[in-house]
Amino acid sequence: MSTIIRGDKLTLSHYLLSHLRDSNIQAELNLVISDIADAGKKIAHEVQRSGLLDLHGAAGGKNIHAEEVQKLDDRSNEIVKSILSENEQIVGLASEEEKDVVDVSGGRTTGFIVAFDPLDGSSNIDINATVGTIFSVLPSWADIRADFLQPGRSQLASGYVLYGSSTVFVFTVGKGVHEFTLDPDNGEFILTQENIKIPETAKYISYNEGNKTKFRGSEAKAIDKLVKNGGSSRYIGALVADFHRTLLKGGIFLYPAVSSDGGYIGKLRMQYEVKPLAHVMHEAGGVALINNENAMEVAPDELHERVPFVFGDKKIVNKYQKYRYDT
Ligand code: P6P
Repeated sequence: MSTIIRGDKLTLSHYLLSHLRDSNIQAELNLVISDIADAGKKIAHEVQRSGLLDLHGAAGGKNIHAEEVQKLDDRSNEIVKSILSENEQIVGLASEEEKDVVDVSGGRTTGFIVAFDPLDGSSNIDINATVGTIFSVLPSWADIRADFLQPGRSQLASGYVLYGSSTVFVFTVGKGVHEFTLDPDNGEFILTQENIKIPETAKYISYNEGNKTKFRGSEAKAIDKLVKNGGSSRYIGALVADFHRTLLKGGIFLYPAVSSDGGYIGKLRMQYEVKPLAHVMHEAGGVALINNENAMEVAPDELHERVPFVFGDKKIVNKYQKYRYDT
């Protein structure tokens, strides 16, 4: 493991060695995080050239959620799988693009399992808007499939890679939230923000306004009250981008359940979108809720479960919750 330091800048590998050294986090987890960052570098390389590499448009299939798979979804999924399956500490993978868990244990019974959304926000790919990769690392002891159903608080590491105007890698191992920016000149992730805490600005309100008439009445009413209290609307349509802005600038993001066939259903995927981002938000001093419960305490019922999701700074989320139940 190279421990390169660029001037006064810390590389990811050096930071992991020093950051994890004085904690009970095994060095093996260090390697898993490094592998995920390496996958992010490879995906960033392809995202930046997607129009040149004929990686725009649909791949021709549908995922488990019956959504059209984009070519870059498939490519990103293969990149993450190929790198992580080479790591002997990893025994199982779960992906938005894989119907079932992928057993990479080679007969080993204990190790790490990693859930990931290889390319979140794919509808943004062809318009050159921000997309990202989201990951969640859990311990596994015996039954890989069952072990993916642990609650958010069981995660050992969570985070994302954001492919935007620059490529950033944000992660937590339960010891704060840290951001690394990819230096295109040398291919290293360099520490750019340490111990990020979400500012309590209550500034941005972020949700798909096209769905508002399908929310429960109390949610629509609470949103109206937040808007009346000021605050700008921002919605990028890629969860990782809306999350990263909320993390750095404050505000609230809402994807409530929407009415469908007589019931209410969530859209965002618990395993590889909601759980990991709730972990990062929790570590940054924010709030993340699934059906009014602390998202860190909720366990998935099944591998590809979809849930309603609200997160943001404490100030505005508490206001939203109060407005929902004001009579
Ligand atoms: P809508 C992208 O497909 C995604 O899963 C998230 O990245 C994003 O937050 C959400 O869906 C956008 O959904 O219904 O507003 O297009």
